[in-house]
Amino acid sequence: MPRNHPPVSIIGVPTDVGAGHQGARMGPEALRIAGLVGALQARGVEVTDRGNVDGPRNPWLPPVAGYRHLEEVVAWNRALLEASTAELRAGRMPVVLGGDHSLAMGSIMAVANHCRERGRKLRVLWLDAHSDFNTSQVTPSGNIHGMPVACLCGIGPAALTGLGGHAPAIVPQQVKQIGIRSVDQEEKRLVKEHGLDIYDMRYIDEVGMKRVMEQALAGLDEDTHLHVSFDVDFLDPGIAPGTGTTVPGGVNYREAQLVMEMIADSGRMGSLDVVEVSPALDDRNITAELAVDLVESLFGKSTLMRD
Ligand code: B3U
Ligand code: MN
Ligand code: MN
Repeated sequence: MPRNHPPVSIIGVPTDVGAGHQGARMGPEALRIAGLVGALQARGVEVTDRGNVDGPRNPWLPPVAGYRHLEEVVAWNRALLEASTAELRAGRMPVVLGGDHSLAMGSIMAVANHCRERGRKLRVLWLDAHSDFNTSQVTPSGNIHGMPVACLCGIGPAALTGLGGHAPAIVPQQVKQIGIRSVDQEEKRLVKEHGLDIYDMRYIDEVGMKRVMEQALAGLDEDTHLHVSFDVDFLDPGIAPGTGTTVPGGVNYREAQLVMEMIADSGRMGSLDVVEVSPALDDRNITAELAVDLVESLFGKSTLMRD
C-alpha cells in the first residue's frame, strides 16, 4: 500500500571533519550512485535532490582541548541547519546524506526548532553501534562524531549546543538508541546518569527486534515527529563493511529490514539521516546499496502481500 509521504528533499553533506577516518565525505555520492533518488521515486515519493551543502575541507589536524576540527564541524552544521530548516518550512521531508554523524546536530536542531514552533513532539531513533554521547573530557579520540547526542542534550561546547538557538535542543528521554554495542567507559557513566534509553545488542538478542521496536515506537501519536538517524555501522560489518568504525556483532539484514518496516508502519517519520557511508572502505558500493534498500523499506516497500 503506497503511503502518503510529504515531498522529500535530499541534502548531501560531504564531510568527514567529525570523524577519525577520512572517507565519509564521499558518502553522499555513493548513496546517489546506489540509486537513492530513483528508488524513492519508484515508491511514488516526490523527490528533489538539492545537491550538497558546502563547508570547509578536512584539515586533518589532531584534537585541540578534546575536539578535533571544532570550527569546521560548527561550519558544516550551520550550513545543514539552514538548509534543513528551509525544507521543513516548505513542508518537505529532509533526507540528509552524510558525511559523518556529527551532522546529526544540525539536522536534529532544525527538526527540534520546527517541532517547538509548531507545538509538536519529537522523538529521535538513533540506529548506531555507538551511543555518540562523549564529551571533550572523556572522549578517547576527540572525534566529534562520537559526541552529537550529548551536544543535542546540551552537554558540550556552546558553539555546538547553542547552534540552533535553543539549548538543549532535546532531552535524553526523547532519544531511543538501537543496535548499541560500543560505549566507552566514561561514556557509559554519562548515558546512565542522563537516562538515555538504550536497546543494546544484548537486549535485542534477548527479547528480539520486534519487541524492541514496539518499545522504541510506543506512544507515538499524530502530533509526534519521528526523526531517524541511521549510522550504517548499526549494521553488522559482514553486510556493511563500508564505514569507518565497524563493530562486530551488529544488526543483521532481516533485523534491519524489520526495523525499517516497523518505522514505516508507524507512519510518523518526518526526517532522516543516513550517515558514515565510506565507499573507499567498501566492497563495490554494497554498503550504500544496502542503505538504499533499507531506505526503500523506510518508505514503505515490503515483501509479499503487504505492498
Ligand atoms: N566512541 C568512540 C568511537 C566512535 C563513536 N562514534 C563513532 N566512533 N563513529 C569515540 O571516538 O568517541
Ligand atoms: Mn554514530
Ligand atoms: Mn557509529
